[in-house]
Amino acid sequence: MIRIETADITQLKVDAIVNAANSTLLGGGGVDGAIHRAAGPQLLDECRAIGGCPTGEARITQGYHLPAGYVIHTVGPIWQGGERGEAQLLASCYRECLKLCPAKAIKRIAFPAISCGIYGYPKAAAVAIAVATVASLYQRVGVEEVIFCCFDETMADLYRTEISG
Ligand code: AR6
Repeated sequence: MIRIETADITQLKVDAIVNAANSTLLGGGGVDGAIHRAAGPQLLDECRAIGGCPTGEARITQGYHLPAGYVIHTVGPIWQGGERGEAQLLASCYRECLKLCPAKAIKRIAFPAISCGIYGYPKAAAVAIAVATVASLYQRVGVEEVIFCCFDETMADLYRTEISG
């Protein structure tokens, strides 16, 4: 099942939440900052030991003080006009996150709108990629429920339009 929720992703009690990180994995603003604040300093320690993550890939850590058991950190593309492989990289983020799920028996996962904030990806285009990539893969990796977690109703409406259309 795919669901759309308007919520603070740090509050969700799911098996894993996804972090829209940067390639250092050392924290930042937006959802990344919120996740690190809510998880506590042990998250930064584990991220530091990982040593970074290239754009389009994903790394998994524990959730520490979060209600979610795990955090899957992925690095979305910075929008540079659309001809620098941004769409392929964004699809790769969703795929690589889902591919980490079977090893940890993750059945419920929540994604933020990767690259749609500070990284400037056009929102409707990003939502189309998110929905198509997730819908084609999640059941094959044993995931039962995917939540697209939106910070505001405008973003949630984009997902609703994409899924119903
Ligand atoms: N819960 C759910 N969604 C949120 C939350 C939250 N607590 N906070 C923000 N959003 P962004 P990016 C939404 O900028 O574009 C960081 O500095 C937000 O409204 O967090 O991938 C990293 O370290 C937007 O729709 O991520 C990187 O440097 C979406 O989450 C850079 O930002 C993503 O916005 C990554 O930029």
